Amino acid sequence: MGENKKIQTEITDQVLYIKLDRPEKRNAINDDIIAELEAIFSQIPSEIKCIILHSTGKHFSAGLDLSALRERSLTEGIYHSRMWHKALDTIQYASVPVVAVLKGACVGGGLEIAAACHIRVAEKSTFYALPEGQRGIFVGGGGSVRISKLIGAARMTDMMLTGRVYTAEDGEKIGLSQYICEEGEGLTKAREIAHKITANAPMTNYALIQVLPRIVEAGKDSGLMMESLMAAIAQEAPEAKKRLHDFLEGRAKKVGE
Ligand code: 1HE
Repeated sequence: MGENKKIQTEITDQVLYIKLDRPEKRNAINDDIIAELEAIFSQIPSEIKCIILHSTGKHFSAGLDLSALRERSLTEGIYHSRMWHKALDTIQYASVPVVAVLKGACVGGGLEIAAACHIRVAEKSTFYALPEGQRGIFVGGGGSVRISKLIGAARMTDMMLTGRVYTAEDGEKIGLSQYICEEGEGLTKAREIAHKITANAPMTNYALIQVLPRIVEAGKDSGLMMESLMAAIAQEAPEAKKRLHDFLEGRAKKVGE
Protein backbone atom coordinates (compact mmCIF):
# COMPACT_ATOMS: atom_id res chain seq x y z
CA MET A 1 0.00 0.00 0.00
CA GLY A 2 2.04 2.96 -1.07
CA GLU A 3 1.39 6.60 -1.53
CA ASN A 4 0.27 7.92 -4.85
CA LYS A 5 0.52 11.59 -5.73
CA LYS A 6 -3.25 11.91 -6.05
CA ILE A 7 -4.36 9.53 -3.29
CA GLN A 8 -2.99 9.42 0.25
CA THR A 9 -3.52 6.53 2.64
CA GLU A 10 -3.03 6.28 6.39
CA ILE A 11 -3.95 3.72 9.06
CA THR A 12 -5.05 4.70 12.57
CA ASP A 13 -6.83 2.45 15.08
CA GLN A 14 -7.67 -0.26 12.50
CA VAL A 15 -9.28 2.36 10.24
CA LEU A 16 -7.84 2.94 6.77
CA TYR A 17 -8.10 6.56 5.63
CA ILE A 18 -8.08 7.02 1.86
CA LYS A 19 -7.82 10.63 0.75
CA LEU A 20 -8.43 12.01 -2.74
CA ASP A 21 -5.64 14.55 -2.96
CA ARG A 22 -5.94 16.61 -6.11
CA PRO A 23 -7.50 19.84 -4.80
CA GLU A 24 -6.09 21.98 -7.61
CA LYS A 25 -8.40 20.09 -10.02
CA ARG A 26 -11.22 19.75 -7.45
CA ASN A 27 -10.36 16.04 -7.11
CA ALA A 28 -11.36 15.32 -10.71
CA ILE A 29 -10.79 11.63 -11.41
CA ASN A 30 -8.54 10.48 -14.25
CA ASP A 31 -7.68 6.92 -15.30
CA ASP A 32 -4.63 6.74 -13.01
CA ILE A 33 -6.72 7.68 -9.98
CA ILE A 34 -9.39 5.09 -10.83
CA ALA A 35 -6.66 2.44 -11.19
CA GLU A 36 -5.10 3.49 -7.88
CA LEU A 37 -8.48 3.38 -6.10
CA GLU A 38 -9.03 -0.13 -7.43
CA ALA A 39 -5.56 -1.25 -6.33
CA ILE A 40 -6.03 0.15 -2.81
CA PHE A 41 -9.55 -1.23 -2.31
CA SER A 42 -8.49 -4.66 -3.65
CA GLN A 43 -5.73 -5.05 -1.05
CA ILE A 44 -7.15 -3.98 2.28
CA PRO A 45 -4.79 -5.15 5.05
CA SER A 46 -6.41 -7.81 7.25
CA GLU A 47 -6.23 -5.72 10.44
CA ILE A 48 -8.48 -3.02 8.93
CA LYS A 49 -12.07 -2.94 10.24
CA CYS A 50 -13.41 0.14 8.47
CA ILE A 51 -12.42 2.54 5.69
CA ILE A 52 -12.97 6.29 5.56
CA LEU A 53 -12.84 7.89 2.10
CA HIS A 54 -12.32 11.65 2.25
CA SER A 55 -10.68 14.45 0.30
CA THR A 56 -8.30 17.40 0.43
CA GLY A 57 -9.66 20.89 -0.28
CA LYS A 58 -13.19 22.24 -0.44
CA HIS A 59 -14.68 19.55 -2.69
CA PHE A 60 -15.17 15.80 -2.53
CA SER A 61 -14.85 15.36 -6.29
CA ALA A 62 -15.71 17.19 -9.53
CA GLY A 63 -16.18 13.80 -11.22
CA LEU A 64 -14.54 12.57 -14.38
CA ASP A 65 -11.44 14.50 -15.42
CA LEU A 66 -12.93 16.15 -18.47
CA SER A 67 -9.51 17.09 -19.84
CA ALA A 68 -8.92 13.38 -20.46
CA LEU A 69 -12.18 13.00 -22.34
CA ARG A 70 -10.63 12.84 -25.76
CA GLU A 71 -12.24 11.47 -28.88
CA ARG A 72 -12.92 7.89 -27.94
CA SER A 73 -14.04 5.12 -30.19
CA LEU A 74 -17.14 3.14 -29.24
CA THR A 75 -14.95 0.29 -27.99
CA GLU A 76 -12.71 2.58 -25.95
CA GLY A 77 -15.79 4.17 -24.42
CA ILE A 78 -17.09 0.81 -23.26
CA TYR A 79 -13.70 -0.17 -21.81
CA HIS A 80 -13.45 3.15 -20.00
CA SER A 81 -16.85 2.75 -18.39
CA ARG A 82 -16.12 -0.88 -17.52
CA MET A 83 -12.87 0.23 -15.85
CA TRP A 84 -14.92 2.49 -13.56
CA HIS A 85 -17.40 -0.33 -12.92
CA LYS A 86 -14.61 -2.69 -11.87
CA ALA A 87 -12.97 -0.12 -9.59
CA LEU A 88 -16.23 0.97 -7.96
CA ASP A 89 -17.21 -2.66 -7.38
CA THR A 90 -14.03 -3.02 -5.31
CA ILE A 91 -15.38 -0.17 -3.14
CA GLN A 92 -18.91 -1.57 -2.85
CA TYR A 93 -17.60 -5.07 -2.13
CA ALA A 94 -14.59 -4.03 -0.05
CA SER A 95 -13.73 -6.40 2.79
CA VAL A 96 -15.03 -3.87 5.33
CA PRO A 97 -17.56 -0.99 5.36
CA VAL A 98 -16.61 2.28 3.66
CA VAL A 99 -17.69 5.65 5.06
CA ALA A 100 -17.43 8.63 2.67
CA VAL A 101 -17.01 12.19 3.92
CA LEU A 102 -18.58 14.58 1.42
CA LYS A 103 -18.17 18.34 1.03
CA GLY A 104 -18.49 20.86 -1.78
CA ALA A 105 -18.91 19.29 -5.20
CA CYS A 106 -20.01 15.66 -5.20
CA VAL A 107 -20.88 15.54 -8.85
CA GLY A 108 -20.85 13.20 -11.81
CA GLY A 109 -18.30 10.46 -11.26
CA GLY A 110 -17.70 11.87 -7.77
CA LEU A 111 -21.29 11.08 -6.86
CA GLU A 112 -20.91 7.66 -8.48
CA ILE A 113 -17.91 6.95 -6.22
CA ALA A 114 -19.81 8.21 -3.17
CA ALA A 115 -22.76 5.98 -4.09
CA ALA A 116 -20.50 2.92 -4.06
CA CYS A 117 -19.63 3.61 -0.40
CA HIS A 118 -21.80 2.24 2.40
CA ILE A 119 -22.34 5.33 4.50
CA ARG A 120 -22.20 8.93 3.32
CA VAL A 121 -21.64 11.81 5.75
CA ALA A 122 -22.24 15.20 4.11
CA GLU A 123 -20.84 18.46 5.41
CA LYS A 124 -23.22 21.36 4.88
CA SER A 125 -21.31 22.69 1.84
CA THR A 126 -22.01 19.48 -0.11
CA PHE A 127 -23.89 19.79 -3.37
CA TYR A 128 -24.90 16.97 -5.68
CA ALA A 129 -25.36 17.06 -9.43
CA LEU A 130 -25.11 14.90 -12.51
CA PRO A 131 -23.73 17.35 -15.11
CA GLU A 132 -23.32 14.49 -17.59
CA GLY A 133 -26.67 15.58 -19.04
CA GLN A 134 -25.35 19.08 -19.71
CA ARG A 135 -22.00 17.79 -21.02
CA GLY A 136 -23.79 15.70 -23.63
CA ILE A 137 -22.73 12.38 -22.15
CA PHE A 138 -24.24 9.75 -19.84
CA VAL A 139 -23.21 8.37 -16.46
CA GLY A 140 -20.63 5.60 -16.93
CA GLY A 141 -19.44 4.78 -13.43
CA GLY A 142 -22.38 2.72 -12.25
CA GLY A 143 -24.58 5.71 -11.42
CA SER A 144 -27.60 4.46 -13.31
CA VAL A 145 -27.63 1.42 -11.02
CA ARG A 146 -26.42 2.83 -7.69
CA ILE A 147 -27.71 6.41 -7.70
CA SER A 148 -31.13 5.41 -9.03
CA LYS A 149 -31.28 2.87 -6.20
CA LEU A 150 -30.53 5.55 -3.61
CA ILE A 151 -32.95 8.23 -4.81
CA GLY A 152 -35.18 6.57 -7.43
CA ALA A 153 -34.98 6.69 -11.22
CA ALA A 154 -37.38 9.66 -11.42
CA ARG A 155 -35.13 11.95 -9.35
CA MET A 156 -32.03 10.82 -11.19
CA THR A 157 -33.75 11.44 -14.54
CA ASP A 158 -34.69 14.95 -13.37
CA MET A 159 -31.09 15.67 -12.23
CA MET A 160 -29.73 14.69 -15.63
CA LEU A 161 -32.46 16.26 -17.76
CA THR A 162 -32.47 19.62 -15.98
CA GLY A 163 -29.05 19.91 -14.30
CA ARG A 164 -30.81 20.12 -10.93
CA VAL A 165 -28.45 20.58 -7.99
CA TYR A 166 -29.35 19.16 -4.56
CA THR A 167 -28.05 20.83 -1.40
CA ALA A 168 -26.63 18.81 1.51
CA GLU A 169 -29.94 19.20 3.40
CA ASP A 170 -32.12 18.10 0.49
CA GLY A 171 -29.63 15.36 -0.38
CA GLU A 172 -30.03 13.88 3.08
CA LYS A 173 -33.84 14.03 2.78
CA ILE A 174 -33.89 12.11 -0.51
CA GLY A 175 -31.29 9.53 0.57
CA LEU A 176 -28.05 10.73 -1.01
CA SER A 177 -26.44 10.84 2.44
CA GLN A 178 -27.42 9.18 5.71
CA TYR A 179 -25.82 11.93 7.83
CA ILE A 180 -25.31 15.65 7.59
CA CYS A 181 -22.96 17.70 9.73
CA GLU A 182 -21.43 21.14 10.17
CA GLU A 183 -18.60 22.27 7.93
CA GLY A 184 -15.26 20.75 8.89
CA GLU A 185 -16.85 18.12 11.14
CA GLY A 186 -17.25 15.35 8.57
CA LEU A 187 -14.13 13.43 9.57
CA THR A 188 -15.06 13.55 13.26
CA LYS A 189 -18.52 12.21 12.45
CA ALA A 190 -17.03 9.52 10.16
CA ARG A 191 -14.65 8.47 12.96
CA GLU A 192 -17.57 8.18 15.36
CA ILE A 193 -19.40 5.97 12.83
CA ALA A 194 -16.25 3.92 12.19
CA HIS A 195 -15.94 3.35 15.94
CA LYS A 196 -19.44 1.83 15.98
CA ILE A 197 -18.72 -0.27 12.88
CA THR A 198 -15.48 -1.66 14.29
CA ALA A 199 -17.34 -2.68 17.49
CA ASN A 200 -19.75 -4.93 15.52
CA ALA A 201 -19.28 -8.64 15.05
CA PRO A 202 -17.23 -9.04 11.82
CA MET A 203 -19.84 -11.45 10.40
CA THR A 204 -22.59 -8.83 10.75
CA ASN A 205 -20.50 -6.27 8.86
CA TYR A 206 -19.63 -8.87 6.24
CA ALA A 207 -23.29 -9.81 5.75
CA LEU A 208 -24.32 -6.17 5.35
CA ILE A 209 -21.72 -5.50 2.69
CA GLN A 210 -21.56 -8.77 0.81
CA VAL A 211 -24.97 -10.38 1.29
CA LEU A 212 -27.59 -7.63 1.71
CA PRO A 213 -26.94 -6.05 -1.74
CA ARG A 214 -27.29 -9.49 -3.34
CA ILE A 215 -30.51 -10.15 -1.47
CA VAL A 216 -31.82 -6.80 -2.74
CA GLU A 217 -31.00 -7.87 -6.31
CA ALA A 218 -32.52 -11.33 -5.92
CA GLY A 219 -36.15 -12.35 -6.33
CA LYS A 220 -38.23 -12.61 -3.15
CA ASP A 221 -37.94 -16.38 -2.66
CA SER A 222 -34.18 -16.50 -3.24
CA GLY A 223 -33.73 -13.39 -1.10
CA LEU A 224 -35.60 -14.88 1.83
CA MET A 225 -33.62 -18.11 1.57
CA MET A 226 -30.32 -16.19 1.48
CA GLU A 227 -31.49 -14.25 4.52
CA SER A 228 -32.23 -17.46 6.45
CA LEU A 229 -28.84 -18.93 5.57
CA MET A 230 -27.05 -15.73 6.57
CA ALA A 231 -29.01 -15.43 9.81
CA ALA A 232 -28.10 -19.00 10.75
CA ILE A 233 -24.42 -18.50 9.88
CA ALA A 234 -24.25 -15.26 11.88
CA GLN A 235 -25.94 -16.65 15.00
CA GLU A 236 -23.64 -19.69 14.99
CA ALA A 237 -20.49 -17.57 15.40
CA PRO A 238 -19.00 -17.62 18.95
CA GLU A 239 -18.98 -13.82 18.86
CA ALA A 240 -22.79 -13.75 18.44
CA LYS A 241 -23.33 -16.28 21.21
CA LYS A 242 -21.18 -14.23 23.59
CA ARG A 243 -23.08 -11.03 22.72
CA LEU A 244 -26.44 -12.73 23.36
CA HIS A 245 -25.25 -14.02 26.74
CA ASP A 246 -23.94 -10.58 27.64
CA PHE A 247 -27.35 -9.07 26.93
CA LEU A 248 -29.32 -11.73 28.78
CA GLU A 249 -27.04 -11.34 31.81
CA GLY A 250 -27.38 -7.54 31.82
CA ARG A 251 -23.83 -6.78 30.63
CA ALA A 252 -24.69 -5.34 27.21
CA LYS A 253 -25.90 -1.87 26.28
CA LYS A 254 -29.62 -1.45 25.69
CA VAL A 255 -30.86 -0.02 22.40
CA GLY A 256 -30.01 3.68 22.20
CA GLU A 257 -27.44 3.63 25.05
C1 1HE B 1 -11.61 20.05 -13.76
C2 1HE B 1 -12.84 19.43 -13.45
C3 1HE B 1 -13.17 18.23 -14.14
C4 1HE B 1 -12.65 21.20 -12.25
N1 1HE B 1 -12.29 17.78 -15.03
N2 1HE B 1 -10.78 19.54 -14.66
N3 1HE B 1 -17.77 17.08 -13.99
C5 1HE B 1 -18.24 18.32 -14.18
O1 1HE B 1 -18.85 18.65 -15.17
C6 1HE B 1 -17.90 19.33 -13.09
C7 1HE B 1 -17.00 20.40 -13.64
N4 1HE B 1 -16.45 21.27 -12.61
C8 1HE B 1 -17.15 22.31 -12.06
O2 1HE B 1 -18.33 22.53 -12.32
C9 1HE B 1 -16.39 23.20 -11.10
O3 1HE B 1 -15.00 23.02 -11.33
C10 1HE B 1 -16.69 22.90 -9.60
C11 1HE B 1 -18.13 23.35 -9.27
C12 1HE B 1 -16.51 21.43 -9.26
C13 1HE B 1 -15.67 23.69 -8.71
O4 1HE B 1 -15.69 25.07 -9.06
P1 1HE B 1 -14.47 26.00 -8.63
O5 1HE B 1 -14.84 27.41 -9.03
O6 1HE B 1 -14.11 25.75 -7.20
O7 1HE B 1 -13.20 25.51 -9.47
P2 1HE B 1 -12.83 25.76 -11.03
O8 1HE B 1 -12.18 27.11 -11.17
O9 1HE B 1 -13.99 25.50 -11.90
O10 1HE B 1 -11.80 24.59 -11.30
C14 1HE B 1 -10.46 24.62 -10.76
C15 1HE B 1 -9.60 23.83 -11.71
O11 1HE B 1 -10.05 22.46 -11.71
C16 1HE B 1 -9.72 24.29 -13.15
O12 1HE B 1 -8.49 24.03 -13.79
P3 1HE B 1 -7.39 25.22 -14.01
O13 1HE B 1 -6.24 24.52 -14.67
O14 1HE B 1 -8.08 26.25 -14.86
O15 1HE B 1 -7.07 25.74 -12.63
C17 1HE B 1 -10.76 23.36 -13.74
O16 1HE B 1 -10.64 23.22 -15.13
C18 1HE B 1 -10.42 22.06 -13.04
N5 1HE B 1 -11.54 21.14 -13.00
N6 1HE B 1 -13.47 20.17 -12.51
C19 1HE B 1 -11.14 18.41 -15.28
N7 1HE B 1 -14.28 17.56 -13.89
C20 1HE B 1 -17.49 7.64 -15.16
S1 1HE B 1 -18.16 8.81 -16.08
C21 1HE B 1 -18.45 10.18 -15.08
C22 1HE B 1 -18.82 11.35 -15.93
C23 1HE B 1 -18.68 12.63 -15.19
O17 1HE B 1 -18.22 12.68 -14.08
S2 1HE B 1 -19.24 14.01 -16.04
C24 1HE B 1 -19.14 15.30 -14.88
C25 1HE B 1 -17.83 16.02 -14.95
